Amino acid sequence: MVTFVTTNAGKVTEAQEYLDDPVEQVAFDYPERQADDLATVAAHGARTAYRHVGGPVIVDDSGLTIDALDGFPGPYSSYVEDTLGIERVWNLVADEDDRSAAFRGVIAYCDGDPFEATPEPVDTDRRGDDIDATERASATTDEQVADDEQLPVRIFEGVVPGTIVEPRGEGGFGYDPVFEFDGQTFAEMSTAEKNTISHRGRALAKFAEWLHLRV
Ligand code: ITT
Repeated sequence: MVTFVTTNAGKVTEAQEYLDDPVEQVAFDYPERQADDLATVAAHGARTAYRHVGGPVIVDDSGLTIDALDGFPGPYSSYVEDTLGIERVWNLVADEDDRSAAFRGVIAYCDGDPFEATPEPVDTDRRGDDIDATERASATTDEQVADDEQLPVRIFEGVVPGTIVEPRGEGGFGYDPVFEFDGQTFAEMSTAEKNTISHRGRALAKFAEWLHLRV
């Protein structure tokens, strides 16, 4: 059983399609700290989600970057989808010669196991960097801060290049109708097709391989 902490049911559908293990959604809206780095956001989210659930969890933090807009909406992808909407994102780039973009995603896993139980955690060097001064000050005890810093997180990243197009297709979620890869938008693909090339599919492949190695 994989517990996926996310408010986004579309992410869960894709993970369930990809993984052999059953995937359970916990729709806990963990606070996302403002940080440019998806891995930092996801690592913090995984630790918070683990504390909420009390067992092994994954979280996923993803973002769309559009080259003509200097990487916008990037960390603001969720806010921009909710406020502007994808049709107006398309309008922003419709007249650009270069409509290239990329979807980046990070899956972060945390199970609270001691460091040794999680081989080669990639964020070892920066463990604790994502706990800012405010949080340190508000933590109840020094032990809790130390404990948070020690919670291992494993990061799996995926990137897919694409092109922003006028919305097409009925499937998927979020920006899928405006994100084209190899002539098809993500919204025109089945979940399985999207998984074979998407940022999430690529991250899930790495996670699945690692999970398999662990059992
Ligand atoms: P959680 O944080 O609760 O997991 P969320 O939808 O807020 O859900 P993100 O912050 O990772 O998730 O997503 C940022 C935005 O990118 C948001 O508007 C998503 O709908 C969109 N998004 C993420 N993955 C996507 C995908 O595979 N296809 C299309 N849009 C996607």
